[in-house]
Amino acid sequence: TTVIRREDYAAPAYWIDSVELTFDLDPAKTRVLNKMRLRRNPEVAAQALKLDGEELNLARVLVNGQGTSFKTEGDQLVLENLPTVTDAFDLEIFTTCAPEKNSKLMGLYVSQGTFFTQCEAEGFRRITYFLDRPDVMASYTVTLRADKKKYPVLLSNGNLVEQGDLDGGRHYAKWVDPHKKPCYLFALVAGQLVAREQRIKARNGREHLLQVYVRPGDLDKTEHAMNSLMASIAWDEARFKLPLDLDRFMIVATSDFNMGAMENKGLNVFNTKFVLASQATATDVDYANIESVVGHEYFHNWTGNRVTCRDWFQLSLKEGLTVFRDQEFSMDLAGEASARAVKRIEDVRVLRTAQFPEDAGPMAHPVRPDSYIEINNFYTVTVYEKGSEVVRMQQTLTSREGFAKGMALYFQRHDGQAVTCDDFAQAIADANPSSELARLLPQFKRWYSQAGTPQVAARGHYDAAAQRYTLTLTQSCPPTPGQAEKLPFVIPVALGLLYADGLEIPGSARTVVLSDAQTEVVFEGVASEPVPSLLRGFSAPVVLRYDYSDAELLTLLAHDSDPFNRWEAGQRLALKRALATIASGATEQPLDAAYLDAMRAVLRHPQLDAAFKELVLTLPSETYIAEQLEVVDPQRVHAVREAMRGQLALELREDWAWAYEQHHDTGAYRPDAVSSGRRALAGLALAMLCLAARETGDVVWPGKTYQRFKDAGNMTDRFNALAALVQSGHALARDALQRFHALFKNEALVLDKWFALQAGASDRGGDVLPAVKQLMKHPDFTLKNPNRARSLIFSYCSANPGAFHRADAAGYVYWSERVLELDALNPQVAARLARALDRWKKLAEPYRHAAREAIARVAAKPDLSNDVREVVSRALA
Ligand code: BAL
Ligand code: ZN
Repeated sequence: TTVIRREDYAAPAYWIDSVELTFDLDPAKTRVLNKMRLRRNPEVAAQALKLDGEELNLARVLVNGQGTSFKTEGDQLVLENLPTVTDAFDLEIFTTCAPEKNSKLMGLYVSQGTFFTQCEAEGFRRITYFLDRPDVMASYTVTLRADKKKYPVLLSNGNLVEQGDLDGGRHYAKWVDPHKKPCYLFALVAGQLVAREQRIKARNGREHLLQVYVRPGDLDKTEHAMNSLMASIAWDEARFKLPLDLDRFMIVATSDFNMGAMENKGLNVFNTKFVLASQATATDVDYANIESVVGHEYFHNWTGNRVTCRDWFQLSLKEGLTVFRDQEFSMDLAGEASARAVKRIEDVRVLRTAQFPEDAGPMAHPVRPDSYIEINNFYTVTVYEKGSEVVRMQQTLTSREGFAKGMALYFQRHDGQAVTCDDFAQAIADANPSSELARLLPQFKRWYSQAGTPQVAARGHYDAAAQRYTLTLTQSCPPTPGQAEKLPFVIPVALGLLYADGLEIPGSARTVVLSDAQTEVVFEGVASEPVPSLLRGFSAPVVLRYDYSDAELLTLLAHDSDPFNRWEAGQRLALKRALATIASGATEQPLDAAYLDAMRAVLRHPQLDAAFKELVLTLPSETYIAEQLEVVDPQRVHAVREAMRGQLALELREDWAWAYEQHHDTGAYRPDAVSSGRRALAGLALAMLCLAARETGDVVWPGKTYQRFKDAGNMTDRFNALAALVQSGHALARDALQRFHALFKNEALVLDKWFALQAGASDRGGDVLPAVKQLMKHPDFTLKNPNRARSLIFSYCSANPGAFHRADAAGYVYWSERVLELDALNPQVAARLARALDRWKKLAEPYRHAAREAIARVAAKPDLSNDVREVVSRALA
């Protein structure tokens, strides 16, 4: 195994100016003719040309039309006797590959009889020999030839310039991409597909054809994706003045896909999960995800495609920035401040439950990593979500308008180039010379180079005589693998002060930029001891420590003008109780009257939005609670959280009934923020009422829930009712699950939900693992489809800690078997599953020992992929 290091970056010895690819598509043996025009890079010493290739059969190599000597070194094709002058030369390479045997879903593969490609990060080398690196940008002309009946639709990047029939029932299509691009943005699709089409006219008058391609039969599920695409185009023009630069923009859906979607130039390939939606089959969460992923891939057209990454260490240059852009897009579409806050809370919840653990575990890496073995392992929540927070802080430190100016300068400087994270931050700073970002830029960039989640400890001191309040902020950052010591970060801390009665102290709101290890903020004219509202809107990706009393938290929950911190106060109240109960060794009655009354007040509040209430009334997850502990007994965490849920259900049951009655009718289905918020709260209410019924023996609410399940007019309500029955372990769940399967047996994405719900069910006496094992034998289960594997196996191993961490270690044994099984098929997916035990060192015995053994068993397998080997060896290090 080779470690790739950022410091070893060297410019390529050759440039590839243009590529002409001709494909004769055949599932068993596809022929690829690759004609390139190359020239030596005059800035680099003359050397051999080394082209990347993987699992290719090489048939012919010609230089300027002549046969030439070549050799192979590992996976590389090496050409030594090339023209020494720097004039351009032609290189022609003919290879074949076997798409139907490609279970890795990288390169060219077949899904349900249709050809697809996935090239990011290093899949193009599985299609032809090439300089498979993002800083080599070429012009592409692509000719596809295939059987016309089986593959009537032939797509590639750019514009269709020619098409026609060939002998033997075959046909062809020729595509020319007007933009230069790195090979990771190449794509082709060939198969039986139909498209929803839309013609639009941009602000500048340019006309564009938008297409969403799906399998025949799915066309009625493409309206939301098309609407999301049009909204994305309009948003990028309005917010960043970035227009669509193509005549034709295509999205194609496939059910076999490793990732969520891929931003290939002009030809986005999507996981069906992020395209297909109808009210009968998709939930509100699905609708919101489609909007954000369609936006994300579209926004890549500028941030990623027009300006791309110099090398893969710079991945966050495009991913962190594009996540930031899709988050802003969803927030702007959500509308009002309260709906924006709901989106912000959801994003922060993801960051804290997934990225913070990553940053504290064996795979911790900076937003711009320094080394990797397998780049696929670095498409992480750190590069994406923390990367987005790093961009967000740059906006905070320059203002919204200042940041937009910075973006404009970034494109002015770097359009058409492959650049670095440094180039990005420099452009934002240079466009805002008097900003805090410009003043502190070198230090700010530690966010790119230092891993780990910084901690900010706050202490307040009130001097009643002087009417002065002094807030002391101290930062530190724990060590991470390879980085024992950390230097101070630049941390924008948005804050304000409230009086105990909830009134905000006029003039107290500000953003303090913490750049030293410690800083003091002094507030004068403070009439009585204030309550600090700190890190408003989650202004930096840090852990904020402040020893809040219950009274202070109750003030913030009831009165803070910052909705994020209102929610956060509720989470802190719940967390305090969870941690105290876990520490006490007891399980009964973790919640007291003060907490329950506060939650009742939120639930019954006349002004708060339903979506916000649902977030406040949802307890911190088991994963988030576990992260607060030095040593984790997952069964205790599970038992205490379940006890809290049970108590919240029982003690507020009349309020839940009221909430359900008030919110369950949302009229004709629309996936907007207001009605989806109402459905979410009604769904939580049903879940709580079914849970309470376990204790009281009530049969009315489970009955109503079952009825709701049967009558629901949309998937959100139907699924919430089903989940309420399953999660409460009610006897009606069995029948409901059967009916659900019968209703949706032909809807793959709905079956994924059906598997995931059962694998994620609340564990009662170890009953989930046997159910999961049984479901592996279900005729609808297959390990080969990543969505299905994720729905069953990941839902159990990665998202259901109370069921996965078993004292008998059976969960870990199951995990190790699945990692090995998946690794033989699809290493990228296997390596994701391997991450389920990242945090094993935090576990209490007997879990810790058993987890280590399971990881060691995986590591002992001799022919592991680089993907899985990197994950398990880091876990054991
Ligand atoms: N570039 C990989 C998929 C995505 O982040 O859009
Ligand atoms: Zn992306």
